[in-house]
Amino acid sequence: MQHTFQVQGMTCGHCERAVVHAVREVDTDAVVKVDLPTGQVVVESDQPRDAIANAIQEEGYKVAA
Ligand SMILES: [Cu+2]
Repeated sequence: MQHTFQVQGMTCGHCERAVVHAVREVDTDAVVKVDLPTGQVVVESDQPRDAIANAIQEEGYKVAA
């Protein structure tokens, strides 16, 4: 299943890696694509959307509803 998130607060490669890492803690096999300029994060995962969004938010980045 593909989930698309609008994530606020990512500014650099470190942020990108932090978000990818957070998603992989929910699903080690997740395919994560981050577009820094737009804040769009596309996740290919069978885990529920809310679990992935929560993991990103716990890392300190806001996920738009
Ligand atoms: Cu950063």
